[in-house]
Amino acid sequence: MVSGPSLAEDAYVRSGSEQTAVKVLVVGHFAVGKTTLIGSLSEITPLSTEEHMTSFSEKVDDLKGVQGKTTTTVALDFGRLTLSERIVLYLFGSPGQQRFVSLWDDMARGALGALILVDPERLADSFEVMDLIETYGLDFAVAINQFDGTVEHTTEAVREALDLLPETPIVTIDARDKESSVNALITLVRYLQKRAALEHA
Ligand SMILES: Nc1nc2c(ncn2[C@@H]2O[C@H](COP(=O)(O)OP(=O)(O)O)[C@@H](O)[C@H]2O)c(=O)[nH]1
Ligand SMILES: [Mg+2]
Repeated sequence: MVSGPSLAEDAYVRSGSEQTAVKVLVVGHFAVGKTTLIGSLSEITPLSTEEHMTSFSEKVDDLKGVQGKTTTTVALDFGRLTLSERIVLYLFGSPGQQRFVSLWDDMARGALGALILVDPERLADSFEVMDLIETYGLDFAVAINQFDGTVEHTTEAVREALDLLPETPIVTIDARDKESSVNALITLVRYLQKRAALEHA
């Protein structure tokens, strides 16, 4: 049987392998916690192209409301997470700023979906990344990174602010916590499986 990329089928599988390698993007605006999340759950030493911010990038990356951030991602983070005997996620952390759009052309290719990290205190900063996700037509779930000291936002307030569909999953996470980060990816994968099942029905 021939079929397109789907978690239910054998796409992306090396011949003879029981495992399905799934490419997933972890996206979000500057300082939302992408590097932290991939670092908290990757089984391999995460590859990060985080670099010390220069005064040049300070002008480009908005530091307002961001404390203790002295590095910035110039390209991407990469990590791996085995979810089950069948499914291995390859995580690509990509910056959500429009100036990285050429990177997105490569990142989005073959990706099954995306986890969008949002900071409830800086929701407007997520509009750019929401536009990119829409441009590339990626299925996604939203993870609210609940930084210490932020008031708890209801998921429904975030759904409204970001104009999300009723079925789009929203979870609240602490990107530093492995269990909560893994849980967000499980939520995303379950949603992608459901979408794939509907498409193949
Ligand atoms: N308190 C708290 N700090 C966080 C959390 N997630 C990330 N951070 C911090 O926020 C800053 C930005 O995170 P980073 O992962 O570099 O963001 P990126 O630009 O999206 O890769 C870093 O100083 C992190 O240590 C969180 O859930 N809680
Ligand atoms: Mg980063």
